[in-house]
Amino acid sequence: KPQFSWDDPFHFRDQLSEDERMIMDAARAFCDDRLMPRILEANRHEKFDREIMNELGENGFLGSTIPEEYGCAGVNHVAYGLVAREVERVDSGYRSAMSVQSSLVMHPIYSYGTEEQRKKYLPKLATGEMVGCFGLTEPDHGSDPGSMVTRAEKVDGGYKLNGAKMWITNSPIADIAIVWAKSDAHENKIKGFIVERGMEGFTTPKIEGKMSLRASITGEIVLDNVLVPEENLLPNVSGLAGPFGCLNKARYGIAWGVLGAAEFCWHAGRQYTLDRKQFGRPLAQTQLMQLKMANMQTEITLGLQAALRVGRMMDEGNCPVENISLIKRNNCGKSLDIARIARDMHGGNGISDEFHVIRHMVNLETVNTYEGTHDIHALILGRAQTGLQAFF
Ligand code: TGC
Ligand code: FAD
Repeated sequence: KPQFSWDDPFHFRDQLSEDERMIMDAARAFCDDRLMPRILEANRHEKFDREIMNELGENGFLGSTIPEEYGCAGVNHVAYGLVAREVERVDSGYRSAMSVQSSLVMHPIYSYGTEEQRKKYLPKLATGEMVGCFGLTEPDHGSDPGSMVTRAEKVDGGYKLNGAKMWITNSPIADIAIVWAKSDAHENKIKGFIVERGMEGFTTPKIEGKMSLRASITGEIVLDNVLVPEENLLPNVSGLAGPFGCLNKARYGIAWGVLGAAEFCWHAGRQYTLDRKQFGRPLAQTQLMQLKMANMQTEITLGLQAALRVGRMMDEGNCPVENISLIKRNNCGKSLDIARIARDMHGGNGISDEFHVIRHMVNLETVNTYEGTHDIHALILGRAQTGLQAFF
């Protein structure tokens, strides 16, 4: 008789190649050994340990889908997703640091940059010697980045950048920033610029007091007449397709990552209710708890299959971007619900950071918001099936 695996009903592991399984197991071991022991203090004191970037680099987790000639691992999109899932099982903030570096900084340099730019930046970003950030969102333009007001004015030898970016992961510790601005020399189209730390007029104040993603460092980018040389323009893309091309990769990784956080919460809720007795029996022996666990198991199992399918389509070079919106939206929303319910299953202990579920819960509020909110992805999917634009 076929055996049911409660924690892997569809034998997810068997659907992976040997290489993918090896990468997943190595990532799990790294996260257990190196990340999990740090997270409680990091989250309590809102601190991001810069060395984590070097450690992610040593393990080949930065820009991992980029070819080896640039110092990267050259693995497929499924492997990238598997690593995101393991890192976010510990904390969404650590996955954020990895995603930004990989998908939002290294990917645009690789895809839209010159060969000189690739050679100059990618190997150092791959080891974590350099940290990058990605500036798209502005104080007054979040879901609608096409209305950005940051400008690049053509001057002798380069461009003068003016404007401000808000909510930028890693900006306070970044050595370089990929900044998106409307360029007067390119018919006012959006262009990407590599802004380097030390360029006059470039500052990155930290945003304090976040109640979510506290182990990730977030800041602003202020551009006050920053002179960026011509060779720091990303020449091979124009318009919103530039930043969105990066977001496709990052949103895909998020769709995997959140399932790691959700799995942590599911397993924690299950174990807690098996161990804790009320009314003379384990809480897990009540119908209400079993319903909650069955829902978690179902959503995570289905979400993993969806992420794997989309990953395979990306690896075949045949993935419509709407598929990424579908899994980013659904996996984030479902993971957030799972974390909220796991928090409830822990009763009073659920609000203590020692049990970790409330940290995942508040983190997932951010993940459900950034890279396109839950509702923005609904509008993307609504437009794709009706042909009608409902954003404005
Ligand atoms: P729209 O008319 O839809 O498109 C404008 C141009 O962009 C192209 N395009 C895409 N290209 C590639 N991939 C995609 N997914 C694309 N989506 C659109 C499109 O073909 C068009 O090209 P062209 O050449 O014809 O001009 O633009 P819109 O202004 O109507 O956009 C609406 C909307 C809602 C889809 C879009 O603005 C959106 O997705 N908003 C959400 C904003 C967002 O996701 N921001 C993320 C900021 S970065 C971040 O959060 C990082 S957190 C990282 C971390 O810590 O992990
Ligand atoms: P708004 O766009 O003002 O949205 C507010 C609400 O209105 C939402 O519920 C939204 O769904 C809804 N809404 C918006 N438009 C519509 C509409 N047409 N119809 C119906 N409802 C609508 N950005 C970067 O560029 N780089 C980063 O590294 C980065 N990191 C981040 C890290 C953190 C911790 C956070 C919180 C954010 C980060 N972001 C980053 C910004 C993030 O992408 C934006 O917060 C997100 O895109 C939403 O924009 P907003 O905050 O301006 O909200």
